[in-house]
Amino acid sequence: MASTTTATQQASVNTITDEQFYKDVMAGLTANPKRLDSKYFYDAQGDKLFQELMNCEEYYPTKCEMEIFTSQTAEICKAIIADGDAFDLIELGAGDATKSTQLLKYLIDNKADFSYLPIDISENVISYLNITLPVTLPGIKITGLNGEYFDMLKKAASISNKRKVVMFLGSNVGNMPVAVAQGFCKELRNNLSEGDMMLVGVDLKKNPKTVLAAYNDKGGITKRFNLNLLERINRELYGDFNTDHFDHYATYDPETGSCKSYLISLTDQKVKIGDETISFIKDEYIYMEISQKYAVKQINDMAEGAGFKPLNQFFDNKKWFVDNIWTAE
Ligand code: AVI
Repeated sequence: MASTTTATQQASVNTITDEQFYKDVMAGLTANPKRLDSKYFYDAQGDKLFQELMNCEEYYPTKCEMEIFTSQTAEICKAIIADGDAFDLIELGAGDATKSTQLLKYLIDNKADFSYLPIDISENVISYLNITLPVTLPGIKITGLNGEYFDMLKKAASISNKRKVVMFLGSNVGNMPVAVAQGFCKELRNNLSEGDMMLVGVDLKKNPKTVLAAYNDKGGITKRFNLNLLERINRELYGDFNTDHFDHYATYDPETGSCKSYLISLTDQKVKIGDETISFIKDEYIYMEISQKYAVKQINDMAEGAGFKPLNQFFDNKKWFVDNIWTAE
């Protein structure tokens, strides 16, 4: 039976260590070409910048998914509730849970028998949800889990054996290359049982200018969001990056649907991380993030390839974004 997590329990399930962060950063910055893992964008400062980004004019995915969740709440919840048996509603990468709050409120108001288990890599996010949701949604049963998705999914399965409905919203699936996303969906399926469900939000291919503008906003929030990872390395790993010596560059390829972000070194420079020195030559890039956009057929193929049956699709008015319900076969 799920219960509300305490701060001590919370600390014990925090699996992201400084050591792992250091290893990943050093592996990425000594590779050729250089890369950093966008999962590390989300420290407290990164969470704040992502909030800002979601509210900026050009960044449409959050607004589209919010429209789906507010205008089609009943239909989505009906599909999730299915036969009405008790279930665990698990959210991978919960963030501030603004979108899922729509669903949670509807489920509570309609007396659905469920527990909410948000999973997030950010400790900050999980403690925020553990504290605020019971206030904004009285009666909610919540167990926040801070850590990597599959570790925490296994943990969720060990806490309860109820039917699982796993939400993966916001096109987080897009932050993996297509082949990795396919493998990820298969691994999800392996962690679920027949009859369990997925609710997956996916950003669709659209006018390339619309996509590119979302990742190259005029106010420079995406740039600050990327540079924050260098600042995080300075803060946590004793780095001395000068962020004025890096610029942000985003590209979108309409053929493949891949939107990619890079940081470009503006000069020959040496950067210290602890005792190690990393050299950059002028114009060298660090590959920071992929935000993959999909066609509807590609999404259904990905579901079926992983052992899920596509059940419903909910689109926003512009058909820029789709929330998909899949059942595990
Ligand atoms: C969290 N994720 C789905 C966002 C995206 O659109 O890829 C992260 C982001 N990166 C730049 N802007 C937003």
